[in-house]
Amino acid sequence: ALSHNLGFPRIGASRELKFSLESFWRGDSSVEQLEHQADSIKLQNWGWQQQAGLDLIPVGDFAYYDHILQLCLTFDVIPNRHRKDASELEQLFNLARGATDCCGKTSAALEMTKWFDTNYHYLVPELAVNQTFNLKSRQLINDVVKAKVLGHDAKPVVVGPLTFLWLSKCRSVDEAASFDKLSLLPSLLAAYQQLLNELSAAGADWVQIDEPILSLDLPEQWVTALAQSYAQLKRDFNGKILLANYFGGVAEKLEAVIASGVDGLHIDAVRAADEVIDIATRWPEDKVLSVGVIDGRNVWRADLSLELQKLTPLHEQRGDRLWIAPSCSLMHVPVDADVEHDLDEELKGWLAFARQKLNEIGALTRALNGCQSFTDRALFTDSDQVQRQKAYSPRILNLSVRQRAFSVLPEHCERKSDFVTRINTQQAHLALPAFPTTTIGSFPQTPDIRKQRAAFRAGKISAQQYDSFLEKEVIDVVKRQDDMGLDVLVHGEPERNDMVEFFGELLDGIAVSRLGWVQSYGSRCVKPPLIYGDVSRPEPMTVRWSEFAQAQTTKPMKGMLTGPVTILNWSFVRSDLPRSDVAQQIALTIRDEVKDLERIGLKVIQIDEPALREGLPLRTKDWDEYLSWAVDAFKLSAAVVKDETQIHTHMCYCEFEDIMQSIADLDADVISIEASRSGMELLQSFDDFEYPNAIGLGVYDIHSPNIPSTGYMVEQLNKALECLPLNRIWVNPDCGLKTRGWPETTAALTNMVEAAKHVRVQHESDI
Ligand code: THG
Ligand code: ZN
Repeated sequence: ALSHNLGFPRIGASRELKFSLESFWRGDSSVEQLEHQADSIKLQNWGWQQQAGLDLIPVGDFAYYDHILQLCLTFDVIPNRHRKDASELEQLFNLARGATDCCGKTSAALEMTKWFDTNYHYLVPELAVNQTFNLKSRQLINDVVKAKVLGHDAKPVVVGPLTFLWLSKCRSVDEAASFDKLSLLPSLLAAYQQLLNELSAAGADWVQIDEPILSLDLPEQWVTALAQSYAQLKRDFNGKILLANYFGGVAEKLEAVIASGVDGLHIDAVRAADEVIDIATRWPEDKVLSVGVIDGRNVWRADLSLELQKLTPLHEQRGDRLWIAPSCSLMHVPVDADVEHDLDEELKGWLAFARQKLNEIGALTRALNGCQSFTDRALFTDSDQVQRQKAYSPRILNLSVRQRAFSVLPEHCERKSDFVTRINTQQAHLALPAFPTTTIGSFPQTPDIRKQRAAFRAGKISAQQYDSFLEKEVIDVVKRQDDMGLDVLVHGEPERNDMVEFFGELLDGIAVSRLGWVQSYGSRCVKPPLIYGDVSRPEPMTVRWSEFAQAQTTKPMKGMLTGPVTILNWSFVRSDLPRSDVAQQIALTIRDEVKDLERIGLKVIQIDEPALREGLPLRTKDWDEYLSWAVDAFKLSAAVVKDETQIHTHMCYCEFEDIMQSIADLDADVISIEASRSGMELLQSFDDFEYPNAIGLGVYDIHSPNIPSTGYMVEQLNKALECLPLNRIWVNPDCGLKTRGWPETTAALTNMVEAAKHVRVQHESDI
């Protein structure tokens, strides 16, 4: 058998690329310094993969910002607004981040969206109806040459033509409806053909072409086009093509893949483990089958003996035409678990980040080939021991959590009364004006707040000093909101870092790594918590600051929690328990927190679920099951309160149309949504659906530094009034204000409160 990898994290073990990019963007360093940093990350990654003994090393997985953007540059897919006289790198960053020219004219960035069901975001290529494709950027070819010079067995990796088209959008909104993306395929294939031949000339034997859309519900036309496209590419290409699918199964499209004539197929043996035998039987024996057995989407050490046992018959069948790989690119996991010095040895022993996964792939392959080294044997022994240890670990199994889960009944997920009864009771208690104003929860995380937190974490200031700093911050933020005239206030969350990491640190059964960063988009990273065991809440998590904040004002203070589905979807989750069970465990901890917040006198509690929609499975056949347990988890966390306590939730960047029923099923008293960027279009789906509960309208886009005028927001509210009843509308920004500064925040919120007052007067007679 041969070992290979599909891709390695490009952000660097200590996020070197992030810091280098941001320094370059600030103008603090040169292009040469940035390129030097990029080269040293590539060299480092190739070196690590070689040390692990991989037979083929991926090249082309590096990107300065995003690999789909890189592909746009490779084929010269550049919208006209960015076709200026600029260097390749300048153009790349302009496309990624938008640009302002010397006359102040701005060119918008490409849109960004989620990469399949990962937490990575790619930039959406914009295609003209008569789009042409030319081989332009030579970065991939140059990288292959570099790797070859260093003696690596380089295997170029590139996202394939069908996936590229599928992920693209039509440049012109007017033409989008009649635009047939597949009509561009012939000219795109010609460009791929040229790329393939140049890669061959640069010395690559194999090229890995990724077509993860094979994991989706794909129209028949696209499946046929895929088969024909690869057959065509193969005709004029002397090298070999490994077609890579991941994130799901391909069994039902296998005939088309066979017809394509590609030389090898990579399958995701983690997500689609049940297909492996079937595919191994049907996939021609003289072709390469790459089996992705090491989980590229999660961080747990593999059960090597079990994998070896499963792979042995495949190896006997195929010999060196069996390739061992991770299920997908390793870019979705952090780089190195060995540097996690703050985790205890036991937990650390359960983890495999990207570097550890390379060793697993190498060791498995050598075991199959009967040439295990001493360290390989040790890795197998360790792996066996970890599996035994985990099976009996009291850190994983918490009986009281299990018992409580068993005793959850359907009625625990239901509020005591229906919405109309509740809202009347709540209104009697809250006595809010029409069009009540609030915010989504976070206020600016100023450099001072970040500095104090870092100082506290580093032990440079005491817990008391940090605490009194936070008290001052909360007092200040409450006063500012009071002065601006907001109706429902928040404490501002100065004590929190990331909305998921914060709860991950406080819950038992969840660990937080020190350097376990994963690229989210461009230079931005997240550090997903590690849910390793049964989840419980050792003590209240948010009561301290909510209680303190409520004491500073007579206005209602809103408690701020992250919902169970979002905590789950933005974490690495144990794989020995169904996700639905983990969601329920987290829901119970949030439920206890909600109860505590109500007990200390909060009348409004917000449970954010921005990742609820994101968690939708790739195949629509799996949607109902997911939505059913996800909605239940939210309801279980919320439904503990009395009628008079008002539950809010918040979702951003959400296309609601196809999940409206589930949104309504959440039965939140108020849901705040992004409405401004879509010009209140989103409301149409709430109107069509006759959404029954109240809606918080995001009346301005917090992602833009522009200060929205009162007039603009009045207009937005009046548009909303065309389709929503007046007594169910709240007024708020469209997301949290963590990333903004104070001057713009104060100005925008002052105008927003003014807009609400204006609309109250306009509609006085109907109130
Ligand atoms: N938290 C978590 N996951 C997320 C988001 C989040 N996934 C989806 C979406 N939001 C991704 N968006 C972002 C936006 C900003 C940043 C990361 C992801 C970010 N990160 C800091 C950085 O890279 O410098 C690091 C984190 C920090 O300093 O707190 O800015 O909101 N879990
Ligand atoms: Zn938001």
